[in-house]
Amino acid sequence: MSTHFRTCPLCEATCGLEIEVRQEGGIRVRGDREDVFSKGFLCPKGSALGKLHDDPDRLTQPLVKIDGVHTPVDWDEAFEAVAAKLGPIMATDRQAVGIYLGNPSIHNHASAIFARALIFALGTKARFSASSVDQLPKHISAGMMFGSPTAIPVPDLDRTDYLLMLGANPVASNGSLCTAPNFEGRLKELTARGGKLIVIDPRRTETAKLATRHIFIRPGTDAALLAGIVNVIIAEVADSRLDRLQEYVEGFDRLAESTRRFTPSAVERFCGISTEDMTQLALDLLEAPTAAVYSRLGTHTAEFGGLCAWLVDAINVLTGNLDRAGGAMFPMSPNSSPRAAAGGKGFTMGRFTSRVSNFPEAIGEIPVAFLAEEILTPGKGQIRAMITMAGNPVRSSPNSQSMNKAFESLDAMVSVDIYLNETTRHADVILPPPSPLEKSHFDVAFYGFSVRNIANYSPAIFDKSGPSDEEIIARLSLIAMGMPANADPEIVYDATLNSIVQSATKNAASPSYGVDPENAIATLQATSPADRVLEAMIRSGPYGDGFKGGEGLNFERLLQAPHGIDLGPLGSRIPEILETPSAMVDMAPTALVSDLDRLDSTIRTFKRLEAGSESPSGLRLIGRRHVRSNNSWMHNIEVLVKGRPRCTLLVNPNDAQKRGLVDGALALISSRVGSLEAQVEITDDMMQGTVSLPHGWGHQESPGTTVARRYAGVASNLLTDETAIDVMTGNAVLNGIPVTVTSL
Ligand SMILES: Nc1nc2c(c(=O)[nH]1)N[C@H]1C(S)=C(S)[C@@H](COP(=O)(O)OP(=O)(O)OC[C@H]3O[C@@H](n4cnc5c(=O)[nH]c(N)nc54)[C@H](O)[C@@H]3O)O[C@H]1N2
Ligand SMILES: Nc1nc2c(c(=O)[nH]1)N[C@H]1C(S)=C(S)[C@@H](COP(=O)(O)OP(=O)(O)OC[C@H]3O[C@@H](n4cnc5c(=O)[nH]c(N)nc54)[C@H](O)[C@@H]3O)O[C@H]1N2
Ligand code: SF4
Ligand SMILES: [Mo]
Repeated sequence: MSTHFRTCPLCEATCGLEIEVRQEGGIRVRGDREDVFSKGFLCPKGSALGKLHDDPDRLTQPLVKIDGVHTPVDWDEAFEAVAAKLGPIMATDRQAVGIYLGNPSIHNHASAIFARALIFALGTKARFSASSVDQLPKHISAGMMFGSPTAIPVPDLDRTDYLLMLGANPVASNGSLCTAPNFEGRLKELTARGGKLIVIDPRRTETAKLATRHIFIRPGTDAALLAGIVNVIIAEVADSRLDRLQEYVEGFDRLAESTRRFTPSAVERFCGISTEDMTQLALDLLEAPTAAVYSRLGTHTAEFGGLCAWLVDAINVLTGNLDRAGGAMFPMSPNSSPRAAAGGKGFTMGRFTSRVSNFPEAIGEIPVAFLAEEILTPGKGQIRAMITMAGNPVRSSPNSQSMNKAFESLDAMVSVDIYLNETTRHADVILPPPSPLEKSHFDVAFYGFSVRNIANYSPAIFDKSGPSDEEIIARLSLIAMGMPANADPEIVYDATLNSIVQSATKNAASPSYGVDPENAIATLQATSPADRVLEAMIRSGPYGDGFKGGEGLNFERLLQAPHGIDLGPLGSRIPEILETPSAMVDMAPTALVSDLDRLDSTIRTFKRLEAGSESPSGLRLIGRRHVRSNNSWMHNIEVLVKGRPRCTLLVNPNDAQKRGLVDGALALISSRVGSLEAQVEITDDMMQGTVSLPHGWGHQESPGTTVARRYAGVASNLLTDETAIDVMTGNAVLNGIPVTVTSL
């Protein structure tokens, strides 16, 4: 038997795992009690990591579709097939090849680092990712306020006295844009030390049940609530609470002016939250010694996601809580580029637009809600081929049916994925990367959103049988550059490593400043291409040894710390973190301020409908997560899916009674774009007028996942509408979908 310690790659929480590999076979996973960050915590998904590794349905050999049948082939043959399929299309029009990056691609440093090379090699504007069914509004508001789309403050969970949480359920999700293993335990500690947790959610969630107070909200209306809170705070204290931030912020007057119309009494009916409650929330935020506002998925995948993302941080600024202990703070991850001084180029959107709807790009991508039309609408630049990497857009994007039709119509498709599922079944070639236990791990993305600064590297446990993630991506990149299918991937590795080291040694704030790039590369200890780039990033990062030896972080120190290295609590980062041209925090970015008119007009429409005979309060559909499920893809692991069916429609008793719905019986749910049948579960945890169905299910058409097909469930994205987007950001509206529900 051997014991290994590693970071779980499955969600953003980065828990430390203790993995026992038995000689006779079998893998046992427990929480690593010595992990500096998670201290033994793990969830059911993490403990099923061995089952994922051993899943007989997990692909270990590439598949090529021959006469409509996915057939195992060897790797060279698979890359030949990729070149044969993509080559002719790329030769005619590079814009005709699109790429979609899914969620797990960012949970692995090899794919996170090398995906950029592939995108560059493809030279296409048809770039999509799961960001636009998720956190895109936060990138945009961070870009506009702080100058960088990744400068996202996180609540200082372990030190705050007051946490106002909207649209997040970390007891199920373990947190997002807030990396905090054992989030639940940290919330319990918050209330145990006399702090307060207030949860705003249309469902009394597992997190709401831990809270000091839970307040229901009508789905999609958080922006109005937040504007109401801003309004009260400014009326109470104007800008007197900015304290040390005073000299680093601009736009206070515009913020005050533009939110003046959103008084609590003007928005209370719209939000379903009383003026008294709204006012009290604002006063409590001001009164608490330290406080943080944190909002996540339920507020971002909404009609006013951009406004929510902005106003949350505007409140953190106004209450003087941005960038101070106990407030909302900027992490400093070990693989980030150190910054010497404030100021930069700032953030721009719309550097190009989508072909069909002319929708502006953000963070280099077109929102995925536009993907189906880009594939289905004829004309120059029509997408005829797709590469999907670690994504299941046929289940995760709005209007699954049209997305499925779009993928079905492609001339060529290549998927980098570990399962043959609803999306990859359309692929001509499927290239499976190694299992999580066959590769090293370092969370290059999530230490950037972490409530403590952490570095934790895990070596691979098992040897891999096929190529690494970076080899698959490098070989695809070479094919995209028009090279032969057997071209040497070293070209891509070298280019990536060189560019990282070149810029790091030119960065005056980096400990590696002035080192000769070649000498720097000569000191690298890591062996795999992805690890070498990672090592270079860390050694030139804020805690690095700068390739000079000495005290700082290097690869050896990471290897010597199997339980991770705690780099301490979050520190203050303003002004250095600010990349706006003015080197200030913009409290009132023009585009977001203008978007308040759209909110205002929606509130007016609501009031008009409410005053008239037409009821504005039909049923609204929201989603939910469960601790045993992971978006659309961990449903093939029996221990996680067995038991009581979880893909049920939660309905409030009053709504059920009005429609004659019976607990346990089927109901028909219909929206503008589709309808499906789901089992009803009656519960007063749901706000009246709101029903909830989890996403990611509906595996009837997933050919390669035997277990998931048995626990198929229904695909909630058959109901979500691709035309419903937050027009400010392009993010899909996945919550608050108007539906009708009838008993069957
Ligand atoms: N209605 C509704 N829809 C939603 C959401 C919602 O709340 N409600 N949530 C949205 C959110 S937040 C997200 S992030 C998206 C996620 O949407 P996607 O990123 O499109 O898809 P996932 O469901 O995460 O599926 C991951 C895919 O990666 C594959 N995979 C798993 N591990 C690996 C690996 O190590 N390497 C590779 N190459 N592939 C792997 C799986 O087989 C699967 O095909 O869904 C969104 N969709
Ligand atoms: N177990 C598990 N963990 C996961 C995932 C998973 O699928 N399963 N997915 C991972 C991913 S990719 C992500 S992005 C994160 C997401 O993590 P979270 O941001 O915590 O997302 P959810 O758990 O979906 O919680 C969203 C909450 O928003 C509420 N909500 C819906 N509409 C509204 C609204 O209009 N206003 C308000 N205030 N609330 C609303 C819902 O009721 C729900 O409780 O979770 C990650 N972790
Ligand atoms: S909470 Fe997330 S990181 Fe921790 S064990 Fe579960 S899936 Fe893995
Ligand atoms: Mo997500």
